[in-house]
Amino acid sequence: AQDCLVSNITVKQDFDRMRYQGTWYAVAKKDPVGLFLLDNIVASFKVEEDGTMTATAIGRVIILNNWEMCANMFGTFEDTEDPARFKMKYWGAAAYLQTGYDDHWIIDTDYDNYAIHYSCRELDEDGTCLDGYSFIFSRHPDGLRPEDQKNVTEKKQEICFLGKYRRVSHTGFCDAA
Ligand code: AZE
Repeated sequence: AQDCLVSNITVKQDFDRMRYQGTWYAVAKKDPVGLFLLDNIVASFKVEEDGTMTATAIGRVIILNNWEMCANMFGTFEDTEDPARFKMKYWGAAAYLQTGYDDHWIIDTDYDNYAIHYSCRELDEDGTCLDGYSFIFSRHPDGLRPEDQKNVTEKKQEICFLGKYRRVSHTGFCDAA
């Protein structure tokens, strides 16, 4: 959507949650307003016996008075009429972490290498996104394959977040947690 209208953003066709299961490493993210996962972000997706997609995620955060820790997070994905558009309910293992209920869309994935997630939390009155976040995930801890980068850049542009991403470093900070 070159017009940046959230209603014109396209998502992965026929998203297959079974093939999406397993570990994904965040390689880049666009932050929303407020507290967010900082780095060392690893997510693991699963399809439960009743068909519901769920995920766990870990990442470094700084909360309250500059307290640095690894946040253990959980998410459940509510289905909509489009298989790639979910509502994500999420919460932390500890009560002082964040809870939320966000639109959560899978913009694109090849299931084996890369994925692009998008969430618009607040629509502007003109239909563009006023506050949102996005993750670029890779199956590979060391980043995207060179052959996937062009496509990922195109998708960043389509969701109008191009130039707003920061690299997500993996230093091992949350590996023991
Ligand atoms: C996501 C992968 C799927 C599961 C979940 C994810 C998002 C988690 C957050 C967590 C924020 C925590 C904060 C704590 C202080 C999309 C990475 C749950 C947004 C800010």
